Amino acid sequence: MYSDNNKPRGMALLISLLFAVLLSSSLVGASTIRVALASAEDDGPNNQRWVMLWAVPTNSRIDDGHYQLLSLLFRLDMINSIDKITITLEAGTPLQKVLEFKADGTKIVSDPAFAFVVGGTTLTTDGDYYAIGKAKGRFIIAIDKTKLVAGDHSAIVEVMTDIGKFTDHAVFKLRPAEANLADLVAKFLASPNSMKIGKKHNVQALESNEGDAEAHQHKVSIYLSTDSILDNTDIKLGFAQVDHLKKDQSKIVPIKFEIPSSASPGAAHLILKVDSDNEVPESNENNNTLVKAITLTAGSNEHGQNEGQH
Ligand SMILES: [Ca+2]
Ligand SMILES: [Ca+2]
Repeated sequence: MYSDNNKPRGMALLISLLFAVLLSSSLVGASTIRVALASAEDDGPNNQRWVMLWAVPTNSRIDDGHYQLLSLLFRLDMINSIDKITITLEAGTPLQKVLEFKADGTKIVSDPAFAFVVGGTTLTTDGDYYAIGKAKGRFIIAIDKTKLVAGDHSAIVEVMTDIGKFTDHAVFKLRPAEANLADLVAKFLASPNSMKIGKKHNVQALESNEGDAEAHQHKVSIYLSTDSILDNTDIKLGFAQVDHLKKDQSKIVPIKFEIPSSASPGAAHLILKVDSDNEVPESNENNNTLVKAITLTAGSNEHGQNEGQH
């Protein structure tokens, strides 16, 4: 599970909670505030009050098929009862959605966006007439993301107790559903099987767009590799710029390059890569290369160097 590192901890959290309690508009009366302050001053290791709400994850795609989860943990010493727990999304806006549940996780009121609640609370008393409970709660709240809109969301939890309410909040972001994407594919590379070192050559690459959207401007590049895997030790021989390629269309792309005089004669590989600078988001980025085995031959030295310079 994730945790939000920005959450205040320990005393800082307690103080922020106290402020939340003090600022809260729905406190039952001034006496409640005094109780909260007094208990804070008396706080020891066995007298703690905190409520924490996390969103898990904090950023996801709205249509990825998973629930948005909220993780709720609280410890509220010196209370007698929990009336209810509410989760409010987009509080105070037209998109507000509310979930109310009991301390045992039973739903009281639920917007359809809240799929389910799991968890519960342990509340113990010391048996005294002035019994003081130690309540520990742990819940997971699942939200159906498809019932929300893409964008930033806020969730507020309020744990309503006999001495007032305790709150925390969490935020999460839902990214829009993926639009249809292009899929550029390296289909064929027309080139001589044997190429002279130090000389210029022309090859023709064939790329197609097998995706569902037009591909905008991108580059088609040719690399020289000693093996059939494209990596950053390979030499980029040349490239061509393609303005656009509509879906279901193919294009022959001529590319000119020179085999560098530093290359060794013998077996080598030309590697064609379409969208070599990854300027086009694609539904499949793993079909963009094509490898062709070639043989490099030594050109006559003087002749080859002259040709390479003109
Ligand atoms: Ca592709
Ligand atoms: Ca790409």
